Order: sequence, then C-alpha cells, then structure tokens
Amino acid sequence: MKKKNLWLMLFSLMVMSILSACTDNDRETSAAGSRDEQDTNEETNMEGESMEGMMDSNSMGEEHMDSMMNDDSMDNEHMDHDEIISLTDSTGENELIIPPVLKSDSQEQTEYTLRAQTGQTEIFDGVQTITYGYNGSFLGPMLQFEKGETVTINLINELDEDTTFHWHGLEVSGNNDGSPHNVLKPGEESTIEFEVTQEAATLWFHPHPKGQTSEQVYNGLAGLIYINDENSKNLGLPNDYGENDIPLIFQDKVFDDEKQLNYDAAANEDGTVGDTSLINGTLNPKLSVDKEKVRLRLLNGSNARNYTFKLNTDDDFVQVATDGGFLNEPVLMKELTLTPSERAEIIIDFSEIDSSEEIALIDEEGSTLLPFEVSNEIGEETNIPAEMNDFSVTEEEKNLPVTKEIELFGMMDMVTINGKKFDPERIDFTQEQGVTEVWEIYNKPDMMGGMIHPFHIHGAQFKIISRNGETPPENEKGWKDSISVAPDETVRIAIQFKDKGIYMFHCHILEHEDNGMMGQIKVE
Ligand SMILES: [Cu+2]
Repeated sequence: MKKKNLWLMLFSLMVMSILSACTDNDRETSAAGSRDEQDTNEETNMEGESMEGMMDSNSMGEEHMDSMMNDDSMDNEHMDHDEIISLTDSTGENELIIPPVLKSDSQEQTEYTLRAQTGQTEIFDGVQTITYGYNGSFLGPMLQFEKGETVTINLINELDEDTTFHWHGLEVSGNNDGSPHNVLKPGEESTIEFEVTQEAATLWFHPHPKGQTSEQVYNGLAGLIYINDENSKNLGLPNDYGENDIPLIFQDKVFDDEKQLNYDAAANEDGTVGDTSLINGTLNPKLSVDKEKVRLRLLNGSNARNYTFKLNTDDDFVQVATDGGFLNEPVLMKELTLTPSERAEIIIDFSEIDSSEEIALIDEEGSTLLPFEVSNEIGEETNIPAEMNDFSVTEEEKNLPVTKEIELFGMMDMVTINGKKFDPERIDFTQEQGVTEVWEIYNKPDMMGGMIHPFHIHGAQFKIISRNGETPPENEKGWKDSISVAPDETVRIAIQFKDKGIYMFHCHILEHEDNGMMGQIKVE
C-alpha cells in the first residue's frame, strides 16, 4: 500500500467534496452535515464523524461520485483496499521452531510467570534482530490449561513502556482480561487467578495497551494457549505436541537493510503488512513429518494480513476446530481463510505421501509458506472421529431479536464503530451476565468499496447465526471469538458472557484497533 498516495487522494477528495458542497446549490444539506448537528451533544469524536460523512457515498451527489470514480486522471490502482505485498516463498532451509511448553512454577497447582521483555533474536543467520518476547527474546511459550482448573499467572512488565497481558478467546472476568484498563507500567507486576470454564480450544495471548498494541505485537509479543479437556483427550486426534500436533503462528514482517524490525518505517494506518513470512518466528521454515496424520493449529498472528491456506498439490485437508472449540464433524476443505486473530485446527494426512513428493502449505497467491519434508518413518495411528462436539445454534437463539447493532466503517485512521472512536471513559453497551443476546455486525462500505474488518469480542465465545441472512459455512459452525466481516456484509451472532466486567470489542487489524475502531461493553 502506498500511504502517501492514499493520503494525497483522500486530501483531494476532501477538497473536491468541500468544493462541490459550496457550488452545488440544488443539493440539500448533506447527510454528513445533518448527522454532525445531531451528534454535537454526544461524546462523539468529531474528526472521525466528519470524515465519515466525507467518505460516505450518501453524503455526496451520485454524479460527483461517478465522475470521481471514473476520472482517468486518478490512479485507480491506489483505490484498491486489497492491494497487498506478496509474501516471498519459504526456501525451507530452517526447521520450524516449536514454542516451548511453559512449566508450572508449582507442583501443586498451575502457576505460570510471564515476563514481557525485549531481546535479540537470530532470525537471519549471523544477525541479531531486536525483538520483543515473553520469557524469551521473540514470541512466547505455549501455555497449557485444563478445563476446570484454577490458573494463577504472575505478570511482569520488563519493557520500558506500558503493556497488558490479554487472553484472546478466554472466558475470564473483565479484571483478568488484560484490556487497556489493566495496564502494567514499566517494572510493574501483578498476579491474576481464574478458573478455566470453557472447552478445549487453541487460544492465544498478546498485549492490548491503548494505542500501542500493533507495534508490540509486530515486535514479537504473542503466544499460544491450549485448553485441554476430557473430550479432547478421548477423541484420538493427533496430540503429540511438536510431533504431530503442531502450533503455527503466521506473521508477516518487513525487515530493513540491517535486518531490523522498524515498525515506524513499516507501519501502515490501514494495517501493516510485510513481504517476509515468519512462522513461529522461523524464517524460511520447513516442517519434517512422519507418514501419519498431522494436526496443525493455525493462528493468524499478523497485524493485518488475511491468509488463505491451501496445499500446493490441491489436495483436501480436514478442518476440525474453530477459534473456540471442535466442530461437530470434520469438514473437508480445499482452502481456508483466516483473518487476523482467527484460529483453526486442520489435519493433513501424510500417511500415503511419498517422501519424494513436494508438498507445502501455500497461500492464495501460491507463495510457499511451509514446505513439508515427509520421512519414510511410519508415524502414530490416529483418528479423525466423525463426531467431535455437540455445538448447536438453537431455534430460540435464531429467533431472538437483534439487541445490539454494530456498524464498522472507515479506513486508515478514520475508522469508527457506530460512528465513534474508542474512549476508555465511555461504555457503549451493557449486557447481563449469562444472558444470550443477538448482535448484528454490519461492515458499511466506503466510496472505495471498503475492506474486510476482522471483528473480535473479548471475554466470550459466540455463535454465528447468519451471514447476510444465510446459514454460515460448515467450517464456521463452531465457537468463534473473531469473525471476518466483508464490505456490505451483515453477520448475526448469539453471544453470552459467563463473567462480569468491561470487555472490548474491536477490529483486529491492529492499526485499526489502535486508531480507535473499538468499543466497550459492560457485563453486569
Ligand atoms: Cu478494521
């Protein structure tokens, strides 16, 4: 994305819109004008609101819109939200790094200590890159929780900036959620304790300080959480960590000439993307596997890039889990898209793959993300059971009225939810603990078409009732905490919070989140 060009274009659109408003006497007061007047008494960010009016096609005469969109003098190439730098192919020269499993501090109970710190990491041979990590220089260890257990976590901020420890997808009280309200200043420590009440899933943790999330995640603060329960142990799925149960944190970065992560240089208000793919922090990774079924737990841990995963052989794979738990039945897939923060568990069967065969996970453009090296060893015998869970969207839930409406809008730093930017002092919604409500999320297109916003709600797993009135695809019939919402798409979800507190809901393009595309719900 060319940031300068976009700004230039937006500036010229503003000028054109002001000029047209001054000269066009026939036109009534613009929608933007009347909305601005209505909103003057509300705690609305006026800058965001007036910008919205400008980008809202309703506020401009349609002729103006048409002539602007068709004007050859404007470089239409720059009007495409989806123009994204391609990823370079993995050469497969480095074995994939598997994040270490964090050991409990105590024999008697599950107690972890996590330190957010800076460090140096040899991502490129012989070069030290300055990075952030948890209990290490880059990314974090894997945390294992058992359903039903009480977990204590000691949090230590060794950074020289504010941070928080947010548990993405975990159903905990607002105080334990690591939202922008739970800041740890440099050198500060705190301890949280919660009971794990939800079913087996792959979750993750990352910082969430106000306005600083994108840079801290980009620099390396992210780690995985596995929740295990009786069901996950009895299903017979591959579950030998690092052998046939493989975590994959996908991230894209830009490295400068000195092979450093220079966030300010790479940053894009509309979502920072890079040309270099890292998986679990490994540059040019490959994964060595035996002839067996291998379970891949995919996390899109990128700031903004959407990934569509496929096999280069065009073979099918099987999806077994969504963000928050197992699907009822395995779903056969040719490709799978994950927007930022979404997870999925897939199983690839290598038992019949010849070791000479070139097989790799690729993206939609055909860039090689992860080549597999299949050995001649016959691996473990594992199962993909036909029934894995008892997830359902009930008739009652489908028939509930919509009680919360969310409108996602904007781009760059002019992003809003329901016309407003995040204000930590403002509660946007309230909901009663333990009561299911239906939220309707609408992604309102702008004059340039709009872009996908990955929408995430803290503190709960929810169910997708419909996408544009239709039943969601088979691989989304499971617990979710993040969903992609395409331009002009309306998604209805049923959501219940098990705990109390203040929770964030926001776009998970991290730059949009930092730019205020976030609101708060108070659960009482
Ligand atoms: Cu967004």
